[in-house]
Amino acid sequence: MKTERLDKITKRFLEKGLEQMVVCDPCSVFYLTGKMINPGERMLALYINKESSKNRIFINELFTVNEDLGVKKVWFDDNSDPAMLLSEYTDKNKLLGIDKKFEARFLLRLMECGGASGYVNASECVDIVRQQKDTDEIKLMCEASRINDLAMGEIIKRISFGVAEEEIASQMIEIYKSFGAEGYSFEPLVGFGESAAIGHYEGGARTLTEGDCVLIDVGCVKDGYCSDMTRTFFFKSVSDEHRKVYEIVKKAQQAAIDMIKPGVRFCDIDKAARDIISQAGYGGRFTHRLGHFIGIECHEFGDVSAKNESIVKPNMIFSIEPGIYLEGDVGVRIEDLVLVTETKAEVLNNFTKELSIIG
Ligand SMILES: [Mn+2]
Repeated sequence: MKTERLDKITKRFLEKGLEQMVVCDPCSVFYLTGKMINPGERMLALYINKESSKNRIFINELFTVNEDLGVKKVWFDDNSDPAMLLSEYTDKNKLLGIDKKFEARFLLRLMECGGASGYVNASECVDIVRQQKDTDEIKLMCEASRINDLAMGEIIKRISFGVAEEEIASQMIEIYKSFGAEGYSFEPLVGFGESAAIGHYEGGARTLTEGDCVLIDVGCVKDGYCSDMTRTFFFKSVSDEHRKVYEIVKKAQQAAIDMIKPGVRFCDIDKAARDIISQAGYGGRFTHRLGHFIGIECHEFGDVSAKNESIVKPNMIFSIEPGIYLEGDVGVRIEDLVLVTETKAEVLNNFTKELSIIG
């Protein structure tokens, strides 16, 4: 077990009036044990008690986990009743914190078995701790972003007349693997021209004409940690209006990055970028939140949006990704990951944001 991480989580649930909780999100189990177990439909549960000698991890025998995870393993098979088994280890007369990813069928069964005196959603005890990365995680996040920079440089060499969006998207995996990454952190988003104005467009058969924008939003996973970056290029030439839109998005992104430091509210960072886009007359065309947290998962708990009034803390890593989308015409988004230091935001991506004509 990663004891420093475990201690922070235990402190959080104690503050909530809890003495025990069940963690079952495989990413949170990985965060705490260093072992990624994808249980599919089987139950995976890491039971944590304030008395650490009571901690247990419940794993189906189908999964090979030979290593010592620093917590006692309780094995079960497909003929057993894993939630009932779990109820034999919980403190029945006390509240039990529950991970939001614990499947209802297991939780309901645990309740039938009288596993606790009450059940509380305690996911935030883990999710909030995961927002602030430790030294090991920061190193891994920097490396994933370094690979993403290299991959972006490689993919744009392949943009030319006749190449379809989906061909570009499908080449990302091989590029990432050539740089030592395990795979995608999400399906690559590649949009040319008006396709780029469609939210979460994954690429189709469209090919390029001169003057099209080329939006590439991609990320990889390296040693369990994610990267995520977007760049928007122009093919062969750029119109004056598209150049103007690009420069507004770039300015909005920089304004947001410049104000990041511990103590600033996320909603104010979102507003800084949004105000610049609105004042330029494109307010209604920036249709999503400014950013999201990232780490073991590409989208983790917490975001940079008008509704998040919480404050920035050191060692948080999140994306800053404003965009302007003009339906039937163009989409521009510029996205970087930032690491919060004691005084400012350090940008993890080094790929240029100067307007670039490619092809
Ligand atoms: Mn993103």
